[in-house]
Amino acid sequence: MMKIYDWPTGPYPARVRIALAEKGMRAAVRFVSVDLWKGEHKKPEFLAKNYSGTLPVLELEDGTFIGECTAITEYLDALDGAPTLTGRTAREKGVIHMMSKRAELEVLDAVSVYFHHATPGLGPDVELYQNPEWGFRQRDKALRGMHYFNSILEKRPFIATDAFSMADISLIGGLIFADLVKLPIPEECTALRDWWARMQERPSVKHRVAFSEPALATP
Ligand code: GTS
Repeated sequence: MMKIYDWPTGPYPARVRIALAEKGMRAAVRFVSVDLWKGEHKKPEFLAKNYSGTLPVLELEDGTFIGECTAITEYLDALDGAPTLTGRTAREKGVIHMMSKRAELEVLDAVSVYFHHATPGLGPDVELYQNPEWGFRQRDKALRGMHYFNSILEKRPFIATDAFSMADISLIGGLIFADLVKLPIPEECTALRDWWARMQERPSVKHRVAFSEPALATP
């Protein structure tokens, strides 16, 4: 059975949990918790699995480790020969990858930097270097990113194409993180707020944390 190393409530882990649920594959993996708050992701044992020291990581049955949410999602989406999340045509693949990366750069990663640099983050034992000014700049970048995605959602129902995709999942990760750090979507971003309300009703998003319960994780 494949394993996912993650932290159940983490925004990046959420992306892979959502992808698994959307693909109907959650019973195909076993979740292994790595305690971020204790810094377990920076210990040599975990760094051997993922050089970057971040969650989530997928371990295949042959022992291959795949880090990075985008790479994990692409792997899972290719497994069943029906790539519903990462695009079927060359055009879809290109556009979805671009918009997913943009959701990371402009919102999710920016909120993450804000959390690690301008708030207590994971605490003094884990946050060995903090630069609050950089953190606040990234917070402002995330707010600009929200306005950008609002303008996209004024024109179409989903981030990249007319269908739900990995790009939506990446922005969902960003808004989960924004909720955690109490960075609200600006009032005037009504299209983004409506989309976020719709996304939170998707079962894959709503029940993402419960996936780690053993009863749900085993077939
Ligand atoms: N680019 C990576 C990816 O897409 O997988 C980033 C992963 C990432 O930052 N994961 C967070 C992490 O490990 C997990 S969580 O904060 O969302 O729970 N953070 C810990 C750290 O020390 O950076």
